[in-house]
Amino acid sequence: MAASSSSDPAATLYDMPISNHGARVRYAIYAKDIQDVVHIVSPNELGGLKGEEYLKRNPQGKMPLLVLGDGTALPESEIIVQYLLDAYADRGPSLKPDDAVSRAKAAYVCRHHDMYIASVQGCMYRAMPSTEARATQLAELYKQLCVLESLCSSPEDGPYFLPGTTATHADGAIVPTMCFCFYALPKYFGWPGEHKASLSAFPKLSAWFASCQASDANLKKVADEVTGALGAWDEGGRWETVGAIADVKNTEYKWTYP
Ligand SMILES: N[C@@H](CCC(=O)N[C@@H](CS)C(=O)NCC(=O)O)C(=O)O
Repeated sequence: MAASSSSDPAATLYDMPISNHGARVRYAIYAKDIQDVVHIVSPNELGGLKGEEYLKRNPQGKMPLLVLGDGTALPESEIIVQYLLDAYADRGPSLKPDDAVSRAKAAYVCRHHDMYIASVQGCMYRAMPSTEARATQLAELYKQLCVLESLCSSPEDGPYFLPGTTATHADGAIVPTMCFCFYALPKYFGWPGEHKASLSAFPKLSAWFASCQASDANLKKVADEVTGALGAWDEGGRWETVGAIADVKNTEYKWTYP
């Protein structure tokens, strides 16, 4: 193995702009201004997500993946974020709430996202085994977004997800996923709202999404990266190719919520 030099990054993040999970890590990197020590490169640099070299480091073949300078591989976005917040505690904002209860609430928001929303988000933009599977997951997505709405602070409580905080890693986790929801659900599934900006069923999330981006340039930066990549997918006919447009024409199923 080559000896490391002072110009080697301390770590490399394998990720791409479309990845909402990766975007929560990119947010932490931008907010803490640590791009000098954590370099962001495409998974193609390791032969792609399903290549041998990548799978050796992340057997799930998913992005993001952080590889430290000594070769230690850290998969899973929330694990990577928490590592960066610890390892670079002396750089930039902590991105953690100050008190124990608020820290637990931020962790709960992230857990809710990872377990109940990320598991069904693909129904918005992936090929599905059947029309019924897409419709079932879309109903579940609506239910879980209702829970997320109930966890979100009201606009009068401040711009961020938890009342009275500055931006936290919870905002960094949720903004990128809401980019997918606000992009695809009004345009392709007919949910009332403004394409790329809001959904009428979720007034708190919609107001929070706008105020996060108005208050925090780095949240805006990751939102622009994700929404820009979704636009490129759209121009390439993604929703046609994955069968979503055909599925939604099937009136046996419910597509529009509430
Ligand atoms: N639980 C994982 C989820 C990662 C994930 O699903 N990544 C997506 C992009 S957002 C991916 O790599 N998709 C490509 C694939 O599954 O082939 C995390 O939090 O990092």
